[in-house]
Amino acid sequence: MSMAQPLKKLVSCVILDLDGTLLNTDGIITNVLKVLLVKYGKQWDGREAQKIVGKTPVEEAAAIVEEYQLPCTTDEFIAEITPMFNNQWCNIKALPGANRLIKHLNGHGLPMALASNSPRASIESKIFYHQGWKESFSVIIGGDEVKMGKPSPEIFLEAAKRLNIEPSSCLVIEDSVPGVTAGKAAGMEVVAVPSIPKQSHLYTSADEIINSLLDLQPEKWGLPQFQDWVEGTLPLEPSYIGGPVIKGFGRGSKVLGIPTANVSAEENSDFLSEHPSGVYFGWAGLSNRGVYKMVMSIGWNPYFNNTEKTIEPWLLHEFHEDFYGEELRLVVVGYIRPEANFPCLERLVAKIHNDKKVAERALDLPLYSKYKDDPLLKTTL
Ligand code: ADP
Ligand code: RBF
Ligand code: MG
Repeated sequence: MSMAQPLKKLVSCVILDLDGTLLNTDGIITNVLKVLLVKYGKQWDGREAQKIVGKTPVEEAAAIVEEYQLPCTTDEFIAEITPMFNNQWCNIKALPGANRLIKHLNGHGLPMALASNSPRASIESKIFYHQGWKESFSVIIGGDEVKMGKPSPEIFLEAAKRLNIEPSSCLVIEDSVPGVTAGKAAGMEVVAVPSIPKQSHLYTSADEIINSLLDLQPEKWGLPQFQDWVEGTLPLEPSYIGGPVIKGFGRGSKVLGIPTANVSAEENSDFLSEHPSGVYFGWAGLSNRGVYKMVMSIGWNPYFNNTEKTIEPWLLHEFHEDFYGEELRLVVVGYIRPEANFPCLERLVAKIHNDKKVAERALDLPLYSKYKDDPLLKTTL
């Protein structure tokens, strides 16, 4: 993290979007829609994701009523779905890096605003469950407090005005295309953190596209640098995952010469939705064989252009056989880098071997080694 970074335009405040940027709202929206669509005899198929990201609630509802040809008006749909959402606010998790970013900027006394297309009351309900968030923002604006929501620049211009800072000195962080459009139209610097994968071509107007908040480098805009990276790794709250090892494509072992054990993406969909694609590391407990250092890829493996997000841990130990069907437990304790597309196999292989080195070294630090004895890694057969 000590490499000199190309400096972008200097800013003096940050304006954040809420849904999809700080909060993992997607899973909740999906679950509520699934339940409601079943009631109408329809099946959720994910096609609305593209259509609703960054819209106002009314636009969102209208898009779904139309897309699924529901026998109700947009207003009736809203009346039905609103209480279902209201019951879910407490279940919305912060996206990885959100708490870290808010604490960091607020700790340095940087003026911050929250500007979301959702109504002010919903914003308040959602952030209520996240300690320290409300107090960190000197300005909070909802979509119902301006004439036009994003992609109109109005909400961001109003935020700048209330912060008493020139629009050109504001950095907007946004996950949606309408949000990025709004930020650029407001004359602001914009970092895009797309919440839908493989869509970076739609974000070309952004000043930078990052994979997740974990990859944000505030120093590029003259803001204080994060100080929490340790020997090329970013410590994370530990998260757990497990299941039997399932047979993969064999590409890793055959093409890369690097075996990766696959666990079911379906059965671990919550874990997958909570982790942006990237390279992580931690400890792996395998049946009653033992606990091993582990470096893992989470994502779409752009080199192979997968259509499904996968979880592929490489156990840093020499095994002389496959262990399909055996129970694998993982604790993920840190992050190394975003997933990348490589121009050739050699570069990909070299990078993965470097990830291994970084993980092996880091896992000896007390900060990470303490998780080795976690009882959750040991399976009782
Ligand atoms: P790919 O490497 O493309 O994922 P497979 O999933 O078919 O290919 O093969 C990987 C298999 O190799 C795992 O399922 C596991 O049983 C075995 N294996 C052997 N050594 C290791 C290791 N060090 N880490 C992970 N899996 C390993
Ligand atoms: N594949 C990619 O296309 N991009 C990556 O950045 C990437 N990083 C990886 C990091 C690690 C630690 C491991 C084990 C694999 C990585 N892969 C990556 C390869 C990918 O996960 C998978 O093994 C192959 O696609 C074979 O199925
Ligand atoms: Mg595999």
